[in-house]
Amino acid sequence: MLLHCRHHRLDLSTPIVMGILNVTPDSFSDGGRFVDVQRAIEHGIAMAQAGAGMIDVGGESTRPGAQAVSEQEEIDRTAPVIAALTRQLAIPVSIDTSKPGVIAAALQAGAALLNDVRALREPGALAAAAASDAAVCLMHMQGAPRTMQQDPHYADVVREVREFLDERVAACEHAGIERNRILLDPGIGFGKRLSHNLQLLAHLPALRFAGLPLLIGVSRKSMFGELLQRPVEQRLAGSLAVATAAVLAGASVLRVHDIAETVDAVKVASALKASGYAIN
Ligand code: 7PM
Repeated sequence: MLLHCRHHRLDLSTPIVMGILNVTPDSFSDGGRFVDVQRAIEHGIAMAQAGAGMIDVGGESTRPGAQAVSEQEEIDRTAPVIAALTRQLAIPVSIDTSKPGVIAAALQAGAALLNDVRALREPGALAAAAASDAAVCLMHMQGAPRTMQQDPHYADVVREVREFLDERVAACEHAGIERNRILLDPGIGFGKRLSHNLQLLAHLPALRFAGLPLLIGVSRKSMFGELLQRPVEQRLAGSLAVATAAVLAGASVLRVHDIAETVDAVKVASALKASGYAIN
């Protein structure tokens, strides 16, 4: 399985770790984003050295609880980081955004993957992706970030996520995005209760239709707060348990904060899988 991300051919026959890089304003610095940008670049380089196979750069505008950020602010935060990492690293750099203007600026800066929690449904986003040769990650979300956790409801969460992703793959193919450029993501925590997240993680093989690779993002998420009663800084062990299970179930990309630890877990899980790991 080779994912085409511009000039990169990403071998996903063994799973890779995607490092989360949030470019957020430093609450201690008094204006000017130079410090935030420099710090983000250093963190991206450190994650690559720790074994990340991809870096996902986000300007934090679409996250639940995050303050709204203008498109220009999102570009000003993320584009210099994408440009610096693309120049300095051999691995693909991705942009976490839904906005076509940010997509265009990120592509200009060298982004090789477009990671969109709205699965390219914003007006202009699908066209911007199709006009590039970047890969795309299509994620399922029920509702919108600010309200999605208020009362998530599904008759059959696995079937509904599969049907949504199937429709978005069809839309991408219709727009000219080849299947070898597409990653799929069930969107853990995006309009889902703990039971929905567990159902999806327990049925990942059902989401691997047509051989498209799966990306899973669970790192430090609130499902561990609920399962373990632990604050965000104590969720590494829970996150590694799910990373291991996801690899055994066939996931190809793990989107995480803790690179070195997840790389080790993925290596062990991949070795077990390659040795014929089976339930029973
Ligand atoms: C607040 C709430 C802050 C949620 C950050 C988040 C995913 C993603 C995010 C994911 C893909 C986080 C999330 N999660 N992109 N972006 N898949 N493809 O925990 O699961 O990082 S933001």
